[in-house]
Amino acid sequence: MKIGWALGAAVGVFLVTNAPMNSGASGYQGEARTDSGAVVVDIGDNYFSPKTISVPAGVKVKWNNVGRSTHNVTPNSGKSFGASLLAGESYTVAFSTPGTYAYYCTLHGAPGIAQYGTVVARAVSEIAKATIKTKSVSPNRTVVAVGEYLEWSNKTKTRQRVSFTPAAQSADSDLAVRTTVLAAGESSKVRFTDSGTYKYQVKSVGTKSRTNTGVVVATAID
Ligand SMILES: [Cu+2]
Repeated sequence: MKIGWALGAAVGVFLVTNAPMNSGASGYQGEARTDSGAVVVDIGDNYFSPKTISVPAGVKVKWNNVGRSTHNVTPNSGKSFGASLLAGESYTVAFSTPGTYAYYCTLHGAPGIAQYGTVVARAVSEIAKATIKTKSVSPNRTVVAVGEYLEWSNKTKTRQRVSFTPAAQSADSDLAVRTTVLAAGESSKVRFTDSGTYKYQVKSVGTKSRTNTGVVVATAID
């Protein structure tokens, strides 16, 4: 497959080709999707994981309560979605209208506090975006249609290295090491031309800061 970095400042474009991933028809490695084609968010005691996800509008999101406690998915505002889930239960909903859907568990959180999460549903033509912060990359899970871009913006005060590494890929991938460095304030985007699960790391250059991680799932979407 090919991954090409397209730097906002036109610094350069890098291309790499690797052997096809043996990802099968679903191509999700069981990680970001279920067999039924929904993006999965785990509900634990007491958190949502991933905390932030970005999906093309219309893609289903499925919450699985993998914890021992009862939890709920409650919108910060309105009642367009939501459910209360016993341990082992799940809840699926499609966000067909583009927007940012913030939610929380009323038992263990509040809007933006403790057990909370966000679903970003993008219009189909919109470039998926992720923000690099000192302590996170957000959203840390992004689903793109094959052929779409994900654009990272470096909102920190230091240079940040974004790397796709073979070790971070699924076991059957031999994707070559892919790296780009973003200056403070710079943006860069990558186009995903093949379906697959792409894990990446973001690390500040030259400092002992933490390593943040993210995942991109590229999938054929009708
Ligand atoms: Cu809860």
